[in-house]
Parts: sequence; structure tokens; C-alpha cells
Amino acid sequence: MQVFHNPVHHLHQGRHEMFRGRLVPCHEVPDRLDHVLAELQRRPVGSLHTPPEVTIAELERIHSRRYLDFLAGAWDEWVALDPANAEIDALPSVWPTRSFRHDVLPDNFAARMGLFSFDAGTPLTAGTWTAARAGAACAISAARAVASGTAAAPRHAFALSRPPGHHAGADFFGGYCFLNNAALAVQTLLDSGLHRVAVLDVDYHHGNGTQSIFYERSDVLTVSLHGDPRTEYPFFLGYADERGAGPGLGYNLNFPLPRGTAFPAWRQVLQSGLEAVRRFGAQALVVSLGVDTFEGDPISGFALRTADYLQVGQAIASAGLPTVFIFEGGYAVAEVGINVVNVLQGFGG
Ligand code: Q9C
Ligand code: ZN
Repeated sequence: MQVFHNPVHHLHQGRHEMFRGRLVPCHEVPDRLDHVLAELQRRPVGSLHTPPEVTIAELERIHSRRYLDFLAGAWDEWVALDPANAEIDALPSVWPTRSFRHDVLPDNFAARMGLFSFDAGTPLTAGTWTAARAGAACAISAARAVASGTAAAPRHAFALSRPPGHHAGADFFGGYCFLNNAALAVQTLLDSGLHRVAVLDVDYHHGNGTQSIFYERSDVLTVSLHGDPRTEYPFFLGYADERGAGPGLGYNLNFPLPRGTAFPAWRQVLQSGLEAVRRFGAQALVVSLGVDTFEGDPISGFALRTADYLQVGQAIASAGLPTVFIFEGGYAVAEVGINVVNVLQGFGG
């Protein structure tokens, strides 16, 4: 399997996220990816590549122009407000909730931060735009490699993207995500001639961004296993009755699971998800690979163990599909590398 690595990911380095009225150190740190890379050096699953840069046109296949323009200029705007801001992360603090307008684009920077986001846990920093584009480039290149694969050449790839992507929507950031890497991979596969692509999101948190991007489409089945949003972030999406809308009705499947869910129960639900992927007739699979389902994860509530991830990879391989893995969450920094590489190794057999 080819691995696409983002060598400038560390340029996105948030200092703080808002938690219970305090600014606390970020969980989504560059060390996470470095641990995966180190583990891949110990246990290689394939060749390592650095992808070419993405174009704005490629990102516009998923994200709105005005959102991309905002992200591109946000850091300079932030520092222009006050040169001292160069040492501080930009975080939103005001949002257009129910009854507010979403069609206006205020000049005020804080207002636009709120318009294009949904939480105060996702700091925008000096290198965020550069890192996020390079992370998206990994996903797009991984999808291209899979699309052009043959039975002889491997039809599997891993995008070591950072920052993660599955919470980002067409025009909003949040949940540590700015560009939806998985959605970009899906669209790349479709643009290369496939007609039906499935997303399997195994991150602990519901992939609200991916769901919303494909909610009204029947060419993409989105399946997500996650902590029940009644108690778990992102709280306002990810319920089982969200089945898609319009032409997309029936093409979205959510499996909310209670806090404390351990591997035997989780694996059964994974099988149901894979069965839906098979019924859909998917020609390729994009896996949002978060390992925050790990028992030691500091912000999550499932109880998967390190050895279980080998079986996760095996189960996904049993779908027999060309597969693009995209790195998402996982915050037990010391174990994130071994857990991710276990999935890839289990997948490889
Ligand atoms: N203090 C991903 O796994 N914050 N994003 C939860 C923790 C948001 C997770 C509160 C978690 C977002 C990609
Ligand atoms: Zn997560």
C-alpha cells in the first residue's frame, strides 16, 4: 500500500482549545502524526510518498469558494487586527444560531470566524492553511493511486493527513478539522470514473462534515460508527434516524453506540456497516480511520485495545474493495502509531 505523507503538517500547531470556560492544551498535536510515521518506519506497510500540492479548483469540488477564500486569508486578517495576535491562536467566539442570517458575510473578522465554524476547540494558526492543504493533497493523491491501481498494483493507500478532516463541512471548520480529506478522496474516486463510493467512518466521533457533504447524494454511501451524540461530541448530528434526504435518502447510515462500548459489540456493528457497503454495491471504500476508539483515549469513551485494531483491518479487508484510508482522530499520543499501523497491517493480511 502506498502511504502519502504531509511533511508540513507540523505548521498547524494549535496551542489551546476552549474547554469548560478555560483554554486547555490542544489534544490534536503534531506528535500524533510523528508517532504514526515512526511506527511505519518500524513496521513498513508500503512506500512513502509526498504528494504534489492541491489546486483551489480541486478543493472547490467539496468546499465553497467563500470558505476557501476565508481560510486562505484568515491568519493575515487576524494578525492585521493586532500584531500581538501573531503569538496567539485565532478561535471563534460568536456564531449565527437559529433565527440569524447565514447569507450575510460581515466585514468583522470574529463574525466570519463564527460563520465558518461550529466550535471553539479548533484553533486557526499561522500554518493552518498550508498544513490543511498539504493534508488534503495526501487524501487526493491516495485516492488517485487507488483509482489507477490494478489487481497487480495495489489498490490500497493510506493518507497520513493532518489536521484531520471528517468534522469539516463544505463551508465550516470544527472538531480540529478544516478541509474534509475523506470527502476529497471520495470525489477524486468519482471523478476518475467510479459511480458508487462508500465512506466507512470508524473514528469515535460522528463524521458530521462528511455526512452533511453527501447527505443528498445517492452516489456516496456514508456509514459511521460512533459515540452516541446524546452524550458525545458533536452532539447535534449522528443519530440513527438520519438516513439521507432527497435523492440521498437511504444513503446515510449512523450507528450510535453507548460510552463504554468494547470490541466484541463494536465489531458486530462494524459487520453491519460493511454489509451495508456490500449491498450498496460500492466500487471503492474510503475509511475515515480515527483510533480514538482506543481504551486509553483521553477524550473518548470506547474500550478497543491495541490488538483489536489488527482485526479491524482484517474485517475491512474482507469487503474486498479498493480502499483509501484517511487518518482522522486518536489522542492517546503514545499508542496512536501502533494502533493505526495495526489496522493497516491487519488489512494487508
Ligand atoms: N475537551 C476528531 O477526532 N472536543 N475530532 C471534545 C474535549 C472535540 C474530535 C472535547 C473533539 C473533536 C477528528
Ligand atoms: Zn474523533
